[in-house]
Amino acid sequence: MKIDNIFLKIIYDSRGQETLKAIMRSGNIEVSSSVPHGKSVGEKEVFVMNPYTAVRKFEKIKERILNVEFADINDFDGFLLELDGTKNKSAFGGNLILVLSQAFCYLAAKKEKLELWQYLEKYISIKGKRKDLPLFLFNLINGGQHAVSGPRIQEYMIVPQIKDLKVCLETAQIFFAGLKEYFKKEFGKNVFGDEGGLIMLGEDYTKPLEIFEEIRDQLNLKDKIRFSLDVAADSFYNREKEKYEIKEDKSVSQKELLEIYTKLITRFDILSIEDPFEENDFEGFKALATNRKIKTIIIGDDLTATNYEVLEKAIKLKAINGVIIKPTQIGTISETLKTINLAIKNKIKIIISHRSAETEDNFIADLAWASRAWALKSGAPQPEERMVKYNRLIQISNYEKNHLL
Ligand code: 2PG
Ligand code: MG
Repeated sequence: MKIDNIFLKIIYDSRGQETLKAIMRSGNIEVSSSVPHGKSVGEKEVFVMNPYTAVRKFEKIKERILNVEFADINDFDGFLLELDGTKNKSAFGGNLILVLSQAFCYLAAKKEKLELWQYLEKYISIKGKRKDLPLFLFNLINGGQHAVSGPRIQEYMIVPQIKDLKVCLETAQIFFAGLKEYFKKEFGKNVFGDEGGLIMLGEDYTKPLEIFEEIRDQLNLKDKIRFSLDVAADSFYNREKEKYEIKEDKSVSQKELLEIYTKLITRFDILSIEDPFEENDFEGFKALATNRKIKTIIIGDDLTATNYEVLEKAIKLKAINGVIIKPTQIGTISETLKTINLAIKNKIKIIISHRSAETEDNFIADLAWASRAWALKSGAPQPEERMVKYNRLIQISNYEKNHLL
């Protein structure tokens, strides 16, 4: 495929920060794509270029891209990676390379008259119909770096266990409505965090789960909703003291933190826990993941950063049984797919994830379907930039159902 033209634009993400949007044309087909931003950014993630600098840099390479015939996404990404020439994509920025990589996939899919997920699926190592629907991980209470107050654990999520994605979404919305009412009574008003979840007062990290339990009981949803956490422990790890500052007045060691998790997991029957330790503590992750008494899925995010080599290391060390996949962490779709295939090969559960500052691009929903992901994580069931991803996945699941019946 030859690309006839590419335009770059600067748009605002959901945190009001500038980000990149690419418009790509080939023949009479035009597509567009944009990229999100993280806040709890791991040190293994690729370099993010200032969007204005990225636009200037792009103008210098644009003509070279337009003169080439690309066989597929691997070919296109390979070309950009060679132009960039650095290990962490610091010459052009992972955000610039990714926005082009995503746009290329949209364009190639349209050219081949395929849905995006059908196009992506060609690069996934398992074939055939998917057996289970993905789960939705709804982040309803925002803490840590995504909130102005509240517990230091970053995300308190509910996970409906219902075999219909539309009903999962509706159930989460009913639950969220109950939670909003509770918060209004308890804290006087509703304040929302970066991912559209509620923000609370006080650093008590157990309280959100107690509230969740209360709402779940009130709504009679005990067997339909489980709870998950994204601790993002790196954000409260003090490297000098080698302690986790889980509360202002509570600094704990890795071992003590492990005990805290064991209690929370048992008391609330936690389904999954993401980034329970700082981003280089493979041993801490392993202690949880290999504990036979714990059935909770231990997920790496900052730990693995969608990086093939790091995921390989985490698998070898038995540090995780689930992995977060965020294209922005690695900067191209072909490398994202390679990491996904490694996870599939090793039976590691895949969680395709948004970032805390999002755009209205819903690429990750198609990626979740194509990769047979265990779950999609896209924040609260309310802000538009989060809803477009949930809605798109519902749409795809309906399409598949209708087509295969
Ligand atoms: C995370 C993400 C998304 P951020 O830690 O999983 O929820 O946050 O995009 O800020 O890194
Ligand atoms: Mg995370």
